[in-house]
Amino acid sequence: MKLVGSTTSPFVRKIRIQLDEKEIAYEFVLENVWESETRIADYNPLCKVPC
Ligand SMILES: N[C@@H](CCC(=O)N[C@@H](CS)C(=O)NCC(=O)O)C(=O)O
Repeated sequence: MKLVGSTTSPFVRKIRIQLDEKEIAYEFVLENVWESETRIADYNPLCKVPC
């Protein structure tokens, strides 16, 4: 599983804590949705993290 997000988003942090608590392995894909060259739309048409 991949988790696309940033280290600063509280929404992403909530998911990371849940995954760690449940010991679910995941690949953390860093994505800054505020950068002009963000590729978040490739992952989520709403352009939001986490996804
Ligand atoms: N309802 C969403 C909100 C997620 C959200 O707003 N994430 C922010 C980052 S903290 C975001 O991706 N903002 C980008 C934007 O609004 O364009 C959730 O709870 O996951």
